[in-house]
Amino acid sequence: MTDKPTYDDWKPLADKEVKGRDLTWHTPEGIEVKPLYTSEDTQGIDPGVPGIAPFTRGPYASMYTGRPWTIRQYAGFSTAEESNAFYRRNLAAGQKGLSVAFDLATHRGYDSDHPRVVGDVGKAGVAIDTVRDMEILFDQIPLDTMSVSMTMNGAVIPVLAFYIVAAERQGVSQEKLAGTIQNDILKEFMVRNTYIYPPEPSMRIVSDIIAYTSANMPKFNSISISGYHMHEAGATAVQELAFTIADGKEYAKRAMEAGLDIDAFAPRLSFFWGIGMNFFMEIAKMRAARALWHDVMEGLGAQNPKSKMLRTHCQTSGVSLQEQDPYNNVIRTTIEAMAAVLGGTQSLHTNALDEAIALPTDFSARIARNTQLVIQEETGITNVADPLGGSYYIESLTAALVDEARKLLEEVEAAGGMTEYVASGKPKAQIEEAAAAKQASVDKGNTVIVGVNKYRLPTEADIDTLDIDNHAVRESQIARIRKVREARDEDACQAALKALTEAAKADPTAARAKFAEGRDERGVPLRPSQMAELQSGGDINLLARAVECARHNATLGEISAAMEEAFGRYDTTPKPVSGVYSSAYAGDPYYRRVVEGVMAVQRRLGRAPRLMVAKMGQDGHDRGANVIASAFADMGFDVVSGPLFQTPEETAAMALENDVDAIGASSLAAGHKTLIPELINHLRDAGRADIKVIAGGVIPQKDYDFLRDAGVQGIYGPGSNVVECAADVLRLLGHNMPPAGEDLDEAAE
Ligand code: MLC
Ligand code: 5AD
Repeated sequence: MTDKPTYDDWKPLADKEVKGRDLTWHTPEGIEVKPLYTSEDTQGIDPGVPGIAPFTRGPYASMYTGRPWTIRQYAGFSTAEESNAFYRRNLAAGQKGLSVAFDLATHRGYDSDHPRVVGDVGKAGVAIDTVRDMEILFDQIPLDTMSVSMTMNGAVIPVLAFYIVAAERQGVSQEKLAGTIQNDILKEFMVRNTYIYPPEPSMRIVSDIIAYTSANMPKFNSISISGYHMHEAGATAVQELAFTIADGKEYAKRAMEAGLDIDAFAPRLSFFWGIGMNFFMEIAKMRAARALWHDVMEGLGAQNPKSKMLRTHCQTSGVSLQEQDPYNNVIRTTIEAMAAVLGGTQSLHTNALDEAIALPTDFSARIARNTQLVIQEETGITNVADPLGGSYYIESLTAALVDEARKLLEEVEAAGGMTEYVASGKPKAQIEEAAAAKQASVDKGNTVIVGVNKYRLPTEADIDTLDIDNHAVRESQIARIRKVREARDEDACQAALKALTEAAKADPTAARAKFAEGRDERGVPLRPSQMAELQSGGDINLLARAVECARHNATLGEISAAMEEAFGRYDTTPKPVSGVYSSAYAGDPYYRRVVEGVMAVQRRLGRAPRLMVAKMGQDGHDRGANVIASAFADMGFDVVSGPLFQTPEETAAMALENDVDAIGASSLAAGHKTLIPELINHLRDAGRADIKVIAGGVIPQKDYDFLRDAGVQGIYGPGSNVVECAADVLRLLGHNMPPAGEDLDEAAE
């Protein structure tokens, strides 16, 4: 031994203790984590200090010692009145910022009275149809002092316009508004699926908003570039990092192409990460992100340090939370919140313990909020900036993530940037592959989830959950829309909508060219006010025109339709990945039994058993549906993947056309009680009650009887094993499958 013991001195001791077992951990990111890190691992790594480039240790110098992160709980449900009351209760109890969750009808640009959204109104968020709703949502909440985040991407133009006009009606001018609009459309095409228009016009919307806010709303963050949804869809930390940073670069490039000065808008670009259970990885991810963003912005020529400083919101992971033994979720959320804080977040949402079942109740929201209050006010964690800086493990993991993410960033660059890469479908497929691999690992028990695939309770206790009567919300929204329409100046409203359509049809490049020249046709230098207008796309800026529509009380559906007239609506069909399940389960006896069962049914039917995986309503959460589709296809089923956003009638028609044996309806946005019974009725009306309907996703136990009475033959909540689910489907199709446990015992004999 030398004076100072090293890894090489330690290794034989450890080997002896574990009898030579390999202790290397191969993470899903492809990073090899050693069982010990020492000073040798951080040689040549100097993370610097917080507040100074490259900001690895945090964007602000004093970090939480100066000001703690913002406790910003994402919430919204039912009507504007109910959500407003919920916000005010939460603010009184210690929450610091607001974050609005809109319902899926709003996200997808439909008014509450539209026939496609019957199951969605007020369910996964608050229903907003007009400025009047927005005024009620912020009643008695002063918009000149409260920072408000709005998660909106598809219908981002009407929602931001409503917000600006609601503030105006409160007497608050737009330059005072502090907050954030998500406005991150690229990740919608990859994972979140609440887009409305095709990619190109959607990208114009993003840059029109960046232009408008940088000219008129200096305190407003024009975008929240989000990795969260990739994380939730199953992405590894490297994928989340690389694709999100690449998205950010793409938006910055587009805004620059539109003639904006990078330092005029980049300080108001913000980020959003999902924080899961891989504790140290998540901390390192946030640090790596800041270093990567700094380099990207420097590469684009940013001068202002604020342009290169990544500020972020974080949300603990919804997908890590379980329906089984749900109080364990409080523990998981606490650990994830700690990772977000130790990673240096600026703003944080902590999920409620009933996440896997329903939207938060007052009780579960209180525990979620208190999780942050306890960390902030009881632990002393806020007293030191970046307390983990210099940890051998954290620093080398940060460096490894930077290296791995750079490789993926280069791949994106080689493909011509993120718009092209997204269009190629590659990032979506990579994320789906990672998701399927993760699900297979959980199903096999290699990844442990306490209370789900290990230490499962013999009986589960009931917990109280929130239920929303979407029919009642819809009725009251329809009444309010009618009132607003009756009171408005119809001609002025229609004229404003027409002007919006014209702006959508026009090409913004001419105005921008004039801006770039800085002179009018006669060569006279433009005044600053003229420059500001041209900079935001001239008078054809979509947000500017939508603000006019909102002032004349146009509805969200009307404003969206006015742009749809020029842009069209975008549709896609899912393409499930293949082979991940079959390779993860190679040699597994029960998996083999299921595959043999599928073949037996195939012999009987003269073709493979056919399962349609259906997504009805405006719920775009498709991770579960994609995992089911790939796993069932791997097991030999003929899988028909229905497109997103079908009505029950369309699903029934597609099922008949494809002569399927069973339909698996995936529901994650609480539409199940409306949409699935409707589907079954349509099948019955068509004389095909023989088609088996099963349901999966976020479905509270208390709804199971309701669904069974409606004719649903199998219900699979979060934590269900996909192979056992396939065995059930075989049983429904008349095949005699033994239960999983029994078969494995036989195999062991
Ligand atoms: C901060 N400040 C400090 C300081 N820390 N000043 C002195 N010393 C310190 N240590 C100052 C900042 O400069 C700033 O002022 C002000 O305090 C606020 O700090 P911030 O760091 O900007 O925090 P915040 O206002 O909360 O903004 C955080 C953010 C923002 C930049 C990340 O974009 C944000 O709030 N995002 C939230 C996004 C969100 O909630 N999304 C929900 C998604 S849910 P100034 O004047 O410089 O601004 C979802 C789910 C789904 O998406 O549906 O799918
Ligand atoms: N209220 C509170 N939390 C919500 N989430 C989604 N909708 C709401 C809502 N209306 C949370 C869940 C979900 C994530 C996207 O945001 O945690 O996983």
